[in-house]
Amino acid sequence: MISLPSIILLCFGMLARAATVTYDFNITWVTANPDGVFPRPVMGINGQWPIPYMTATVGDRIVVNVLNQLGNASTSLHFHGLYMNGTNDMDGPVGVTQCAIPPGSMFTYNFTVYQPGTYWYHSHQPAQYPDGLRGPLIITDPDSPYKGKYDEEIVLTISDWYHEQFADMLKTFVSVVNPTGAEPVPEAALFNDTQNLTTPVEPGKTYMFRIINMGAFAGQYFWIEDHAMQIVEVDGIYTEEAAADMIYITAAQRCSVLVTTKNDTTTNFAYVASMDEDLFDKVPESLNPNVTGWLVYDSTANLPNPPSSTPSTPSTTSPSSPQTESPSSQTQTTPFPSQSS
Ligand SMILES: [Cu+2]
Repeated sequence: MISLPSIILLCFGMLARAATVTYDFNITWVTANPDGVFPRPVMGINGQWPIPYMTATVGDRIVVNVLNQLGNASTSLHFHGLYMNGTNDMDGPVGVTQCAIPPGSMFTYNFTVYQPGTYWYHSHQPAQYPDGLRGPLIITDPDSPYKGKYDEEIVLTISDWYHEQFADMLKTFVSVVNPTGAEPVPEAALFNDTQNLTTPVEPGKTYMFRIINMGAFAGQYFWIEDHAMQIVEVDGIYTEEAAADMIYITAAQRCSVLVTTKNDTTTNFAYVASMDEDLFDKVPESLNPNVTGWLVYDSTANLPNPPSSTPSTPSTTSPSSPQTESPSSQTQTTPFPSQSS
């Protein structure tokens, strides 16, 4: 039985390490070209896109001072996956728990995080986050059951990407000309809001990939060529270790996996996300459903294209194996600066 003094000590320990993490976010339009096809307006923060990662430790208070300088759109922020017990008014859905933040106005979010794990934050003004106002929110845990079982963390976002702005797409999506409600089909897939991402790794180390699907619509198959994954967290909940060669991650889901690198550093390995085309009413012939990145063991070695077939072992988390028998092996030909994660 836990004695009262030890409960008080425990609480004091939590308080002692709790901090206040403050973010000042000035939301404006910026221009970006994540798939290398053409630049378009995206919603950035403090003049930047992709928008910043938010991080805090369990027990911390998060304060986000939002200034909406979009000029032509109201907005809000939602912190996806947090229960917001007792701070419902900080949850973000416009018209549900708060009024929209009109252009030129400020709003302060202020809440304490009690849940460790992988989350994300995004606009909760209708149909707005696919225009770019979406990013990782990582709550670290000094008492993680997987503490000591990995050397480094890597945050990897996966998303679909649209060339048209969502406010414009909404006019046909929700209208009489679309009686079946067919969702707009994305034009591309992205890793960390770019393509051809390179992730430097060292041999013989274990990395925890915090994978977030922050896309609008597309579920994604994800795998790393010739590397096994051990699932340890799903949607902010620790799991028992579960082996997977591939995972299926739907829009808004998160999954953390441990990956141990090889001891041999001569070859680099592709990792791939492949959009689930079964969700699309029409699959345009020009669509490349895949986005490729690389575990880079040797920055002077080449970046091999993934083979033209998916791994034969289906996901442990997917109810079905992918219908896409042959993800295209074509890579992005438009030059695009690669970015390390
Ligand atoms: Cu959400």
